[in-house]
Amino acid sequence: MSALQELAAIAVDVIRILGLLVLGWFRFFFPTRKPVDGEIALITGAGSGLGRLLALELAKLRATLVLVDVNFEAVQAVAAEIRALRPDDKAAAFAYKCDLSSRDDVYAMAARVKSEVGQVSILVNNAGIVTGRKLLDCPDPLIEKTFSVNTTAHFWTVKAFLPAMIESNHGHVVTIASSAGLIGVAGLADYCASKHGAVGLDESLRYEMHKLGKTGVKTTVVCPFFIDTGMFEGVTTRFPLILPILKPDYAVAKILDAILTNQSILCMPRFVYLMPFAKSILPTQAMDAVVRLFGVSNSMDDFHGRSSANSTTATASKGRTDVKSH
Ligand SMILES: *[C@@H]1O[C@H](CO)[C@@H](O)[C@H](O)[C@H]1NC(C)=O
Ligand SMILES: *[C@@H]1O[C@H](CO)[C@@H](O)[C@H](O)[C@H]1NC(C)=O
Ligand SMILES: *[C@H]1O[C@H](CO)[C@@H](O)[C@H](O)[C@H]1NC(C)=O
Repeated sequence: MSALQELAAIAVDVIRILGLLVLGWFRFFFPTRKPVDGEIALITGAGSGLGRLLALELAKLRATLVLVDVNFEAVQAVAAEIRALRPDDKAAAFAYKCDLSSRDDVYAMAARVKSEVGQVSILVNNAGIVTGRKLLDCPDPLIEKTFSVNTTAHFWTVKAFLPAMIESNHGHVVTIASSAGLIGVAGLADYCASKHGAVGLDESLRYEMHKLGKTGVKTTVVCPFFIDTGMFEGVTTRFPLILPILKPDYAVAKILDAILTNQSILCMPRFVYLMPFAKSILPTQAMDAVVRLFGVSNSMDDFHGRSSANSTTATASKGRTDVKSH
């Protein structure tokens, strides 16, 4: 390629970037929402918290729900709630028990879903667990569990359901990560590392879909600050006005909207969008001082998670105790 052709190619790319910039802003101010009726939406950790709320919202929009959780009674109850919402539709919701920390379990569940329900077109990787212990206090098996539920499980579900989405050039992979996927937090090393992994997976997946030309396969990564679902019972925030503990209903409404508008990245509250920017532009000591000012490093000091009596029932997916994503 001659230097002139190279220059022309670069100019075309730059013009495309400017065009997409304008288009992106236009869509930001005038969003349109896609219909999801008839889509098959699979949600991991759907038995409680955010997963359950999101399932109910998607059900109201007449998507078919596949509810997955290690706690089978919990997803059965959510499926019953959905059938009550849509009494005319017997195939509105399906419940599956699955230990997301087990790869075999995930693939077995995926095979059953494909034959019993159909091809999943909206995959919401939501399950997660939290230990809330300092790096050196965290037992090895718990660290492995964190990664297997919070990060590697996303690979198994994506590998199971993405091929059909690619084939039809239609689908959506939603990753419920965390603001802890963008910035480290004292006392949350395992959690932060696993969420950074989930964020990296989402971003790479998005670029892969672009490269394959599969623009119909959308990705959304959700990075919330703490959500008041019980998983992080006891956490505190110093400036509740700009960095509030989010209400689950609010968080779910935002997540639903992000899915329906094909939004790639959702941070909430909005302040979280500034974190990666601040981190890359501020000198490290200044950034450390900002983190201290916002009390992020102390936010886990009073963490006690969900009341521990329930913790035996749900160690592998988002469940009822200290086991859940936000
Ligand atoms: C979102 O993406 C889907 C393809 O998956 C497309 O059909 C739809 O028009 C898009 N909607 C918006 C609002 O961008
Ligand atoms: C377990 O959780 C459920 C609701 O999630 C609650 O009603 C129940 O009281 C809890 N059990 C214990 C022993 O804490
Ligand atoms: C992953 O699981 C671990 C379990 O210890 C938990 O601490 C962490 O919060 C989870 N992360 C995500 C992404 O849910």
